[in-house]
Amino acid sequence: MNHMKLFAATVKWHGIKTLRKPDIARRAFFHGQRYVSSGTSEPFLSGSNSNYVEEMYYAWLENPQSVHKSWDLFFRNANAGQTYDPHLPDQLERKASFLQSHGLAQTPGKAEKLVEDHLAVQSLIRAYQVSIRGHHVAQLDPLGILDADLDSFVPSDLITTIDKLGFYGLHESDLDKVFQLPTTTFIGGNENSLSLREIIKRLENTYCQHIGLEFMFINDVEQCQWIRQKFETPGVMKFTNEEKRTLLARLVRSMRFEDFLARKWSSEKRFGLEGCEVMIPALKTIIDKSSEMGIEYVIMGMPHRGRLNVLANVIRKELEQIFCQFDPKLEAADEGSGDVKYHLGMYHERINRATNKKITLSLMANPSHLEAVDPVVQGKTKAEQFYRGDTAGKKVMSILLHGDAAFAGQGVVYETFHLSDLPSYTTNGTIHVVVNNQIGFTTDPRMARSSPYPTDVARVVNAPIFHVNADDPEAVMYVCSVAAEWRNTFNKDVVVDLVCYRRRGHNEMDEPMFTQPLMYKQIHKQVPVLKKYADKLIADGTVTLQEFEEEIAKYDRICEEAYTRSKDNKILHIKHWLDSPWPGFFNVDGEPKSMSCPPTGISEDLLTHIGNVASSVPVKDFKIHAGLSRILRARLEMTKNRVVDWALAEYMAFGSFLKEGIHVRLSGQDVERGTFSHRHHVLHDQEVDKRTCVPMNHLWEQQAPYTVCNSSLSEYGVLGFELGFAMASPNALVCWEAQFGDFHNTAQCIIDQFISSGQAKWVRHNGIVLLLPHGMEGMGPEHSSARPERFLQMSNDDSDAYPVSRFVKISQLYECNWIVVNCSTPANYFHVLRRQILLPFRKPLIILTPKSLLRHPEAKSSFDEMVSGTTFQRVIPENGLAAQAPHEVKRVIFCTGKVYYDLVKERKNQDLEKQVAITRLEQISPFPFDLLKEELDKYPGADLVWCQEEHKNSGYYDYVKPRFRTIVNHTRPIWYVGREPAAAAATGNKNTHLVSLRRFLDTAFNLENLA
Ligand SMILES: Cc1ncc(C[n+]2csc(CCOP(=O)(O)OP(=O)(O)O)c2C)c(N)n1
Ligand SMILES: [Mg+2]
Repeated sequence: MNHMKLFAATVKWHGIKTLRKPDIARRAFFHGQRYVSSGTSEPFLSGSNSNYVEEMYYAWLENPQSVHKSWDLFFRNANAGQTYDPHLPDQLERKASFLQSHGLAQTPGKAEKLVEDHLAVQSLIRAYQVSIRGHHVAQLDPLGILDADLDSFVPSDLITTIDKLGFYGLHESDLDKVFQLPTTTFIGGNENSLSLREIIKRLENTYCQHIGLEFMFINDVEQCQWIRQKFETPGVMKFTNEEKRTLLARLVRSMRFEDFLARKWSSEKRFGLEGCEVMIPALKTIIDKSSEMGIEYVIMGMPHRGRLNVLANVIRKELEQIFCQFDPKLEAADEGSGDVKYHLGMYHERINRATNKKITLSLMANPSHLEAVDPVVQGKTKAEQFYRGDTAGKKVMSILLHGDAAFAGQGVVYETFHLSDLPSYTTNGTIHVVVNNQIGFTTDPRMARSSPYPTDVARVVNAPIFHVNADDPEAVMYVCSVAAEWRNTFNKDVVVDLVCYRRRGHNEMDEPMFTQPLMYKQIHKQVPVLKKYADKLIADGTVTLQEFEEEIAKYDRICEEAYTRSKDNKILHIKHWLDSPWPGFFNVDGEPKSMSCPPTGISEDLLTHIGNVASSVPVKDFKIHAGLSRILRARLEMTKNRVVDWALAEYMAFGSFLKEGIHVRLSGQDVERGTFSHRHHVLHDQEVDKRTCVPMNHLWEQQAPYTVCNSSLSEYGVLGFELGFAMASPNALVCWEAQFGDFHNTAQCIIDQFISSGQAKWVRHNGIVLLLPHGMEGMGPEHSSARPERFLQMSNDDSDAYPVSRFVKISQLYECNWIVVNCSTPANYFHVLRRQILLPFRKPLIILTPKSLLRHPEAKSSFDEMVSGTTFQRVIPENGLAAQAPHEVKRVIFCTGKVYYDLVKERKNQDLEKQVAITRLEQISPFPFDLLKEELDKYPGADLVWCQEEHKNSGYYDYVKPRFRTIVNHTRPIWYVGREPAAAAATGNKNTHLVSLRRFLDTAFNLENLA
């Protein structure tokens, strides 16, 4: 009757809970993928069907294949020890003996009951296993006041009281009957059968204590079985004394670190971990276990909470480096504006003490924007795997930490999960750890999410979710170790949900009682996990009180000594907080090795070779579409004629890098073909399904690989991912292309928080290239503008300061936060891509790319503009008639991008080629002051006009205006010609579009009147 107490305890703990669906008629159902008989839920044991079962049983005895495989399995289990063997000479004899042994020979009614009861017990077992079952009643909340799944519902099919046995048609008298266990459970250990009482007890132990498992939605039997085995097998959660002592020591470090900070800097924001101190041993367990299984490099992303503790006790950053950051007088030694201490990253190579193997740990710097770092971590992890040839993720892995509110609320989490199984984006499994303190700032979970758990988002990718009560450190360690094994075995994501509490307010200055009075009353009473665990270990003799106190004293001493040393640090080197060092790229001081950029052209032979491959199908028996044949023929023709269009220029740039061993990666929506069907980097066999060919990978025997990959329909996630990929190495050209430029705004956080300001905050270079199709072509308010004004507004070059350096061309690039270009020729596009890698440092490059110009007959370049010795032109000056007699020029029109072609055409129409010069700005930012000054000086008597096709409050005008003024020292006006200001990026009316174009072209060439 002991077990009855257990039932009672469970009920008491949950309070009296009403069952929502008392459904006696629904006696037993088989839900699930494997054991369905014909439908998903068949009430096959309802009275009238029991004969059917019996009939089936006899049929099975004759021939197991004559019944559904679920029945086959069931009868095999029920008949365990007498498994069907087709080679047995006498089946009838066998049947008879089975019936005899079960006392059924003369009483078929008994057979029915036996089968029913076994089925009932199977259903009962499954009820505990299946999602939305056992974990519902697991005791997950250390505070004991909340339901981790926001629901006080106790599933009616769990045996929380004796009368619930009736749900299965079982009775108290059945408790001591022995039942055959199905192969879908491991609760028996070495035993095949157990009493019903023991079955329920073991299920309770596995599923209803401090661990709540969600995995039955995984549609892979092997994986489900694996999890069941890990958690159901009796005695799995046994730890050696040594392991318990290590765990205690780690908890000491975690807790005392927080205490130390609280003592020394009580009024500073630290975003402490108190209430989830177990996170430190949890991470260490994951890392130890992963290292044991061969992982050499772990890349981590995490929010504010507990970050300093992770740096100190997981990454093992020197404590004085952390402590000195609390000193307000600390001066920054590096360029850039830096960041607060709980955002900085870290990279550390060390020996893992548990395994004695080398391990590299990297914690990525991140902005305050929660979860934004997730895809960045994944991209960096993918890149590290790629460069090591670690295609299966056996050496490099990522760990992502999340807060409960952010994990549920931030869409980028979903976007990141959806990358997890895509061939060009998978990192072969990420371990997610949620610090589920059941609060987000001041908001209760009920107001913060609509799903039962904060982790439900992970279900979309079939990731198992292990909820665990964070006040049970051993349960946490076990779960983490299984999570690491899961990742190593199946190379799929897994989530560990640490259900904990937040001892203080959101930060240490916040008063949580304003908003969560009852919760915090309980929290104030809550005994810290360290004390609870130490008491337990002292009580069972694993450690003595003295040993425990010594451990504390030892760590406190370490902190004190580091604190003393930290006072000597007067200067903060943000460089020491770099998460992704690039060994050998910079000199020892972290400076570029040179301050020059070689010419970006390549040899004619190379151009011809790449052109030829780009026009070919370099594999045999591969049938491409007739339309594509035409495109390839046109490419060949261009190559013969020594010209390139946009697509071919891009091919030339990418191909040239591959020869030099530079990896090129192009990712984004539909990039393989190209949104505008111009690129065709992946050829598809028209006759063999999924057979493809990437000619770019057939350029040379020895070449760097080219990756071109259509991404999921995400911008935030995918751009973050590519940014992370670009972080891993400076020797790769990593490009992300937006479908249309305006879609970049759903990735705004990555652009603002990382790309624009990443170097200033974290002294970290990044050479990512953004390709943003842009142009006002009458396609409506969307699809028209990549919003260049936003990028320009965030450019850090000073509008009022004329740069004076002799090396302005390169120093401007070095000092800027990013480069914004709008190339008007394919050759210049080729050069700017080439320059990106030939520069001795890395800067993000934003390229406004064309749409209609992709096919514009004039938008072609000759090989002459790309051969060795040629280079990127920041400005393309007027070089026609006007340039030959500059003093006669009445007007200089400055412009950028596609409008140039409209202007040239109009000028020709109006026969104004001598009077009007048109100069193109190809690199808009950093602003080519020097070259434009030459142009302005060349035409002293001319009006100066800035012409753009974008509306006045968008485009480039607000950026270029003050800079032009700086060049002329405010002595000459710069006139604006273009569309009126507007709220939408473009009109939805084609006619209005054309009329406004006509209007501004007329104004541009009306030499009489500008005012
Ligand atoms: C994208 C974003 N929105 C809002 C915030 C402001 N903010 C900082 S912490 C926080 C609550 C986070 O709650 P949770 O994810 O549960 O983490 P916890 O602080 O509880 O550890 C909020 C709303 C933010 N940092 N990032
Ligand atoms: Mg929280």
